Amino acid sequence: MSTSKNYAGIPDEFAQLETAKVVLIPVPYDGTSTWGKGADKGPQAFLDASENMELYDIETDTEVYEQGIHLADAITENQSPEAVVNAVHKTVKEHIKRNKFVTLFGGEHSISIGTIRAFNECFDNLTVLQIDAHADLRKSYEGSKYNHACAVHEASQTTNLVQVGIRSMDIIEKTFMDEEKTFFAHDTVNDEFWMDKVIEAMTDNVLITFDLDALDPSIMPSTGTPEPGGLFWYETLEFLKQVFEEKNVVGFDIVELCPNPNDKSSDFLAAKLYYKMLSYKFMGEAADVEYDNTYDVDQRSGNTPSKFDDDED
Ligand SMILES: [Mn+2]
Repeated sequence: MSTSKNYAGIPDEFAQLETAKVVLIPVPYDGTSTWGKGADKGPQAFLDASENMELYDIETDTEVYEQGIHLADAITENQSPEAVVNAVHKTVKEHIKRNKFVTLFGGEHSISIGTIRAFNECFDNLTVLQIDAHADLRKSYEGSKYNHACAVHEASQTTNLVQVGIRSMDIIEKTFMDEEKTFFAHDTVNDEFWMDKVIEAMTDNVLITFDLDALDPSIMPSTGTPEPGGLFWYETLEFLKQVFEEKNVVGFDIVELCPNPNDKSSDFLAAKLYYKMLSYKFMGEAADVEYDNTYDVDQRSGNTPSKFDDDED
């Protein structure tokens, strides 16, 4: 993966680590997945699709890239799953301490163990909002507690874990499941108030871990373990927008894109989903003045930028 390339082909002035509000960390890792392989190809497919996406978001009437999005070096640690989790933990924490809004694109879901650990060490009373088809609560799987089937076991012990979209699990996982904070797909499909109920189960600081297999396979076929009965596009966006509006979302990761060269629609969905989440995060904030070249020109000429004036004559 090239390190000189900017996210979505945005201009250099919006891609610098120093000034960008957002950091994007690719984690092309697929060491423990059990069925469909290829999540290590996810970040590149996501980045390729992002370059072909419009950067104006109609719904929020914003161009969120102007907040600055820095594409960090990919975490390419390819040793044990534990080493990958440790590398993710260390890198995420460094960027949180720089006051960045930290986002990651996987890779398989085990990387989120590192993401969650870093955020939990930096934010009080953290809620982990897991959007996923699978409970991922096993304490260990195939001899490792860093398997993707164990992605939120640690979170279940150390954070306020809220699970949405769940429709596949082993009976043993019930041991670690808080059913008050688990929103099964077969229940939410018939409950018009499910979004409000999920919001009520959360504390103020929220980290979102979004496993793309939460989405219905008809709109997201390119994932390692597709499950029928998932979320659709507009209900997902409506829910996410509500979370970003009502809670302090401190960061997020998106995982388990397993690209299929013959079907780019999933890659494109992932690209749009990432950009939508950023658009919701920053919809109330204007971009920094220093990014706006037209502003400097107008300052130099002594004129108030007329394009921002209401016509009061
Ligand atoms: Mn999953």
